[in-house]
Amino acid sequence: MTQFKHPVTVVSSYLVMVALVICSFLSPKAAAASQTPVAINGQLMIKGTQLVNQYGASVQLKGISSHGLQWYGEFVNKSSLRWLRDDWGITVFRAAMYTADGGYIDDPSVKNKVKEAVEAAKELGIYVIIDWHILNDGNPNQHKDKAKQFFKEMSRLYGNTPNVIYEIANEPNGNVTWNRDIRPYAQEITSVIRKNDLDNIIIVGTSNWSQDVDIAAEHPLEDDNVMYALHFYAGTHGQSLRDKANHALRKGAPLFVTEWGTSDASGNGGVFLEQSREWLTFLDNKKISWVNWNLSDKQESSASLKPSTSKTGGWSQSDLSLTGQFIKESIRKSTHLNQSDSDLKNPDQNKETQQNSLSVQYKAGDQNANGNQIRPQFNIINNSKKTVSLKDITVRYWYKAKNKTQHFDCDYAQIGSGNITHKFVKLNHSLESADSYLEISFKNGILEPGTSTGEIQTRLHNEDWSQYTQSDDYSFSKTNTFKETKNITLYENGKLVWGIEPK
Ligand code: IDC
Repeated sequence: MTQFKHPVTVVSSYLVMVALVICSFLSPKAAAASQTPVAINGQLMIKGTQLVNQYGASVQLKGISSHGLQWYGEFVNKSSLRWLRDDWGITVFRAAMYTADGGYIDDPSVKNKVKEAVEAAKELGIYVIIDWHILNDGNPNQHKDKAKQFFKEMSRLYGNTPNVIYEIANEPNGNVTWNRDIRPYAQEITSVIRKNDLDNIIIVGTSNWSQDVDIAAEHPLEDDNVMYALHFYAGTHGQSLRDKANHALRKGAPLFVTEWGTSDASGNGGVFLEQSREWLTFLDNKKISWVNWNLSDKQESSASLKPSTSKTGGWSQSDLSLTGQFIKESIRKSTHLNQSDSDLKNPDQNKETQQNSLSVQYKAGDQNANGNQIRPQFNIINNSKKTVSLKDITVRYWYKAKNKTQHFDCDYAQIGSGNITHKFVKLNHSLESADSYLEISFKNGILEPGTSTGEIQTRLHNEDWSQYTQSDDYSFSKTNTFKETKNITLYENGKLVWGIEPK
């Protein structure tokens, strides 16, 4: 095999390259500018206990909650949410609409803030939780009729909007039990929502201020896309609550931490950063999505902003409280930003000849077989139980280059396009369906068990921009959603581990 001339200028300085790679991992701006969290992940759903995206790959959302909208609604607007997306890297925002304490029951107009938050989230491509924030009114049945009306309206408005997640009872508490009070309430509200919205996620609070997820797990709801709220405050709750969470997960209950604080349960005290780290490690390990309490400038340790800061974003480091700095950092440093991971529990993947190890999903960026560009998109999945180093991996896309000099671009990669390298290789003996292949490799990074690279969008063209005829190219197909294909081959340390080479 002879190698083609390498047409793309390689960034010569190693340092520049390292910087680019790091940037593409860390800079939420870069991610936001290219593709939003919702553009990438689309319709969410549940698989097993895991929240997954439109391709069935697991997602872990991270973000922040408003304070009570009736008090601190001013901090909720498109400009502040844009800042949170681009500077903090949030993928989800929670609009906490208190029902009591001057909230919706007293003043239904606070609903307009919820709508504003949803509209902003739609435009910004982030997920948004509509939170029916019961608290002092600890029995959700107390305002059940109002809740039904409210969620009927919300689901009518947003039933076709993949951004929306419904949280139908923040924290049931007091003399309420799951079986007698909360579960029947949740069944009624869920059936109201499902009349207008077949698939968006519904999150149900659990008894004891959304801590009794283990009890809910014993009698789960029947809806396929329901999750259970787990709330904690780092200064108050620790291992025994994590034990309850583990119990619930073992029982098969999907969990979403729609609220947690760095403070104690009063919203003040601390801050308890060590304990917060312990919790976040736990959540990362389980890929549980989380939302921190709270976005406000209230004089309390759980608030992210110092008093009298801007209400529209643009916050400098010194505008952020200790909590704010910690939360921003925790979200930003997360390599889970917009990242989608393959679901460990997908039983359908490469059962037969190739053992559950690595696989390739493919999508045609352009479904036309004739054109002057080829746009293959890849997603590499690690279904094995071991961590795979991306440096050891290569992927081959087989096609006909007809002796023309080839050019390559990586338009976007969730793991950073600076991390992608390539070469073109011409086959010694042309086949009917391929005379060459594009080989993709990686500079660094790892794929943990059950994770994937996320999308890698590439583009090829002939140096003279002449047309390709791809209809019988070995690796080409017109598929417009990510699907596994054996016509794209994958190698680990040079050994074929996925796919079938053309003959
Ligand atoms: C707290 C606010 C605080 C407010 C209080 C009562 O931080 O400023 O005075 O509510 O409205 C929850 C609740 C959440 C609480 C938070 C901290 O969902 O509304 O916010 N908390 O006490 N559950 C556990 C803790």
